[in-house]
Amino acid sequence: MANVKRRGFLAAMGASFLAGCTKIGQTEAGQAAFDASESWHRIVHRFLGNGRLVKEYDASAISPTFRGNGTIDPDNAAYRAAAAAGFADWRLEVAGLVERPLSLSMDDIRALPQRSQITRHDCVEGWSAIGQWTGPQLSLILDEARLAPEARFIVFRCADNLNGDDYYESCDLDDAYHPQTIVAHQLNEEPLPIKNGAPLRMRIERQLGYKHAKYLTAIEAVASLDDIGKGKGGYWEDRSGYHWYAGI
Ligand SMILES: Nc1nc2c(c(=O)[nH]1)N[C@H]1C(S)=C(S)[C@@H](COP(=O)(O)O)O[C@H]1N2
Ligand SMILES: [Mo]
Repeated sequence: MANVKRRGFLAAMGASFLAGCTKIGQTEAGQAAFDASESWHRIVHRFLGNGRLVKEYDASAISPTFRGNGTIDPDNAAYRAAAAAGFADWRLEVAGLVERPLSLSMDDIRALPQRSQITRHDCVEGWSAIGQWTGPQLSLILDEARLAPEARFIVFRCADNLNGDDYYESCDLDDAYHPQTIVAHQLNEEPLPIKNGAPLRMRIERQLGYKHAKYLTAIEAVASLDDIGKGKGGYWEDRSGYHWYAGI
């Protein structure tokens, strides 16, 4: 199928599927149907486009301002202190089902081979923005930490608490190893602004906006998401029944 057609088909499928879910997600029976249709979306999406790259844009397409959404300034003391110190002592922990747990400094992150990509961010609340993101591919970090064979998901821990719950997200290994999945420390060739997730945020370009965890403190490899948060794989998934697999 031609790329354009395939995207149109996916978008239409996603739209009707999203529209249906807000209604049926209210009941328990609805939730089961919802979970089943989510797996179906994932299978079809993967079947149609496994390993494909999302579109990358020219510099001329970059949005003049990249809006901040959700948490735009974490208000806890530890984050405030880190920000005041210019994030010089920020660490990214790599833990869980890995043979070699890591604690990476900002210099360690910047010393890895870098990827830069100009992509469009789509938020389910109905806005988009195009920005250039730079950082190492997550796959490089996971390879350095050596995933254990039981690892099936990667969990992203964040420094912010939004309305009483710590923000977190997760993805499967297919998205974790996708070439456009990066740990970004720059937006438009500058260190990340606080509103956009300073000093580190995920870019998981095949997924909707809420999957791109900001204020990243740790990456954890796990065999199951059941015991993480409320078990649905992410902050919004736990709270509002957003889909865990938010492929675009
Ligand atoms: N830690 C954290 N990550 C987050 C959020 C958040 O509130 N906290 N919001 C999510 C949502 S819904 C979107 S659309 C994007 C917004 O990224 P931006 O602030 O750079 O626009 O971040 C996502 N990642
Ligand atoms: Mo969003």
